[in-house]
This record gives sequence, C-alpha cells and structure tokens, in this order.
Amino acid sequence: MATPSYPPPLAGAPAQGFATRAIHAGEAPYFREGSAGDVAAPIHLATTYARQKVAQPGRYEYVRSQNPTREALEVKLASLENARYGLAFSSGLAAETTALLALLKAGDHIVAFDDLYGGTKRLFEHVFARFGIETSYVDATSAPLAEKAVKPSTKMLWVESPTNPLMKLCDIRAMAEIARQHGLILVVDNTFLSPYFQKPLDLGADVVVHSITKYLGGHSDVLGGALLVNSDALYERLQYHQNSAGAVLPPFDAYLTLRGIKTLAVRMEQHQKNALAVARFLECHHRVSRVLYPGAESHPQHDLAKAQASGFGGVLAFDIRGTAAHAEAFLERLRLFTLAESLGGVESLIEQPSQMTHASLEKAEREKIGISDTLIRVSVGIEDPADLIADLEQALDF
Ligand code: P1T
Repeated sequence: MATPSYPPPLAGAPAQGFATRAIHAGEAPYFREGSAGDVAAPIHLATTYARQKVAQPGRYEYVRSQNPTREALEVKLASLENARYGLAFSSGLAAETTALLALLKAGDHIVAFDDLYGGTKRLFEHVFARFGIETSYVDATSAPLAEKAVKPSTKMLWVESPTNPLMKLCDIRAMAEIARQHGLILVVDNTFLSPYFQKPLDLGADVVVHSITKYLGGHSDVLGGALLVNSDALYERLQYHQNSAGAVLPPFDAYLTLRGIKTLAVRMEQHQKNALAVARFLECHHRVSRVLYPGAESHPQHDLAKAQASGFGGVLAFDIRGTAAHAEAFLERLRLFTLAESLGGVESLIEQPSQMTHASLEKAEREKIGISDTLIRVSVGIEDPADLIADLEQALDF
C-alpha cells in the first residue's frame, strides 16, 4: 500500500515549504472519514480494528500492520525527506536490523564508512557477521576509496554524513553514482542533520535512515527509527519486513514524534546558531587542540558541507589538549551540559565517545580512525548560548 499523502496538494499550487509541511503533513484535520477534526493527530491505542464482513478487512486490520497515528507520522516524515514512502520503527537500530539489513542474505557484503555510530558497527560486527554478512570499512571521505572496496558480492553502501562522532562527510552524489554503476543500495543515515538541513534522496540515495530518538523527536523522550525511500519495490520489501518482524513505533511514541517535528525547523536553526557559537569559542581556547564542526571554515570538508546540505546541524566534536584524565575531569565539572549519551534534544548533552557511545568498538579500532580518549562529542542544545559558553569556560579552567 502506497503511503497516502495528506493533506492533498491543491492543483497547481507551489510545493509547500518545509516548516509548513513539518506542521501540517499527515495531520490535516478532516483527512479521514469519521475524524472529529482533531487539529493534532490523535493517539489511536486500539490493537485491532473491527470489520463488518469476514472477507472484507477495513483500511486498518491489526496494529502491527497499520496504525493511524503511526501512519500520520510516516506521511509527515516522507514529506519532509521528499520521499514517496516512510516507515517508522521502535528504534533506529530496529529500523536497521529488522527491515533494512533483512534485505541481505548470507554471502552478501556491505561497504560502510569507517566512522559510524558504535551501535550500528556493533550490529554489523557482532550480529550480522554471524549470519555470513560481511562488512568492509573505508574512509568514505574519499569516494574512490569506497569504490575500490566494492566486490562482486557487495549489495549495500552504508554511510553517515556527518559521521558519528568524528563529523566526517562523504560526497553523497558521488556515492550515489558508485551505487548506480555497481547496482548497490545506497543507505544514508541522516540522523545528524535531519531533513531540515539535508535530503539524501534528492542527492541520489536509495534509503534514508533516522534515529527518531534524536532531532526528530527533539525532546529526549522518544525512542524510534525511520526509513524513507522512493522506490516502490524497495518500499514493498521494507514494509513487508516491518510487518513481519514487528518492531514498529508504538502509537504514543508516534504522537510524541509528530508533536516534536512541528518545531523541527525552528529548533534546527537555533541548534545551528548555538553550535557555531560554541565551535568559535572552543577554536580559540588553549585547552582545545582541534574542533570538528562542518560549519566551521576550519573543517576540511566545509565546502562539501555547503554543497550538499543547507546547514551544518548542532553536533560537534573536539579534542581536549591533555590526558584522558583531563577530559574526564572537564566532563564532570560541567553544570549545564548533561553528561549523557544521545543527541538532538533541546538540552545540551556531552559525552566521551571512547567510554560511552563507541565503547563497543575495540580500542585499536577506535584509535585507527581517530576516536581518542580526549575526544569529546557535544550535542549543542537550544539554551542561551552565553550560558553554554560560560559553563564550558568554567569546566575548561583546569
Ligand atoms: O538509538 P537508536 O534510536 O536505536 O538509533 C541508533 C542510531 C542510528 N544512527 C545514528 C547516527 C545514531 O547516532 C544512533 C544512536 N546514537 C546514539 C545513541 C548516540 O549517542 O550517538
């Protein structure tokens, strides 16, 4: 079943802007028969739907297969990513595992960016490797290097851009061309920029992955994931997996995400403003040896960032000049930044990838790609930037 696009566009009207779609897509009050006219899509909690005739199911049958609240979100997400279809799952990793990687079989091969969320790498290495699915990691900042790793058994190219946590970019258009030439599925995890700043499907990607848990939810109170695609065939397979494996986003979480997305445009603008202010402060601080933020002119791929995205997001990383003990002491002295995993919420979060989000990687593997014990990752929230900088300043005074 194709994802319906509500509200239907007016004939001949120009495409609506992002902020308008973030608020209205999927939630037009009278798009469904019998609607009370709810301005916000209601939470439908029923697990099953009645039919009047045995052989004639209604539009909805059973919650795992379809749910009106989840469907409203799937429509909204598809609209924002300029996708034809959206699917929502119980976590980002659930979307990856139960639908996307389930496209592969024993003997298949993935070429992946060497810098990825630690949980995704753990999934490749410690779960799917046992099923005979092999992954090669490449520094995909170079598209030719990525192409060199393609083998006859390769089925997928898998990238994040920017990467977690080193903020590396890949040229999504170039990767899409490689995927096209070799008949591969290009997967782009767009969690860090959100569709507000980057639309990988428009750049040629086949599948967009999201951890809804981050900017889409936006308030650190929802765990969810999503896949967005344009191809009918791919959608049919992924939707079949979504229903067969059952890791769907529950209705309450779908509702919270719908609510969160309504402010995505304004949140992302403020995240970016604050991140730029924090990056500029850190770049000038003697206790900081390098800052990794695609929005800073010092970022080696700043031009690529401008060429393929309309903004740079709210996450950055930096290295403390000193020892791992200095990095830990700094983190523990902070008062406003919360020392926690995750990102993309309105509140600023900070963490040490080597002991937190990327602790599941071997130390040698972390060191090979540049995740040192002094690397700090920051998800800059939307508090007053002066308060954020004051907190960093006092904690860096060691
Ligand atoms: O946590 P979950 O919703 O399952 O999403 C996994 C995931 C996928 N992709 C990216 C780029 C991610 O950053 C994540 C989750 N990341 C964190 C929890 C983190 O702190 O980096």
